[in-house]
Amino acid sequence: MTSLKKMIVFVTGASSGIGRSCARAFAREGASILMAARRADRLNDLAKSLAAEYGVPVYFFALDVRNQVEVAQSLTALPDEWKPIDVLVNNAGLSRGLDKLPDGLISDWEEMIDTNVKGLLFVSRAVLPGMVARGRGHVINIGSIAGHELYPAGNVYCATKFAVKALSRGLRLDLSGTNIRVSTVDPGMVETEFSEVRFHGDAGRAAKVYQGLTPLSPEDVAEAVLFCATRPPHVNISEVIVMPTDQASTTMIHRR
Ligand code: NDP
Ligand code: 8X3
Repeated sequence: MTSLKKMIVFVTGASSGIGRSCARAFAREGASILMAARRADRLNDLAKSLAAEYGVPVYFFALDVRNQVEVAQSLTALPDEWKPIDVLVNNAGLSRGLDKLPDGLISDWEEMIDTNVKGLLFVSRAVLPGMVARGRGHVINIGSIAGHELYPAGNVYCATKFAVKALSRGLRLDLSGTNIRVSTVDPGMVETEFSEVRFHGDAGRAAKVYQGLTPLSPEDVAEAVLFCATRPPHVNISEVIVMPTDQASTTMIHRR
């Protein structure tokens, strides 16, 4: 097993949902938690709670992963003790809209591509050279079942998650021989703020997504991420698909 004690784990999108649960799960295992998201007030609250509950070092900063200059500068400006990142959890991401492609909003497409694909690339590009130089590290991307299967009106969101799968596989090829591991954890339906964000704040429509079934919790996904990170150094968990028992595919969902 790989111990996470004193390892530096960087979680993007830690202000909510899966990212927040990952930060908590890694803190529980004794890791030092580095976190980023746009809502710094939430990160501040989480940082206090993690430090109090688990007694681990925590450092956070406000970041919009879509802004390449901001990403590069924030990581360069980290205090020296936070620079040697051991585990990067590329979690920041979102869906916007659920429209058939001919009706799609261009601004929704741009936000998804800029966050889920370009944001993940910008953060990885800033963190990876240090991992390569140190000869150790682990990148864990949060993909989705939407990167394996299409569903009607999923078009651009699914395309971004297919891209995450391609980038995870490509990165494994490019890092061969460096000792750095690359995993992707690809969940089905998880009850977070995801659907509310997708439906531009329509909480009623978002709640209906999870009606009548037992979705995954963000903690369920964090446990899968933790599993990847705690394997012995010679074991690379490449891809994990984790689904609610009530969800057989993106379109086949058992509702009671
Ligand atoms: P949430 O909406 O609860 O959390 C999304 C997180 O991403 C927030 O912390 C948000 O922080 C952050 N984020 C979004 N845009 C940016 C940005 N531009 N810069 C920095 N941070 C950003 O959703 P989930 O926890 O469900 O989503 C997390 C990941 O899991 C996403 O990649 C999503 O695609 C994936 N996923 C979700 C599933 C689900 O059913 N919920 C299933 C499969 C995958 P802030 O707004 O403060 O910036
Ligand atoms: C989120 C899961 O099926 O809503 O990635 O696209 S799904």
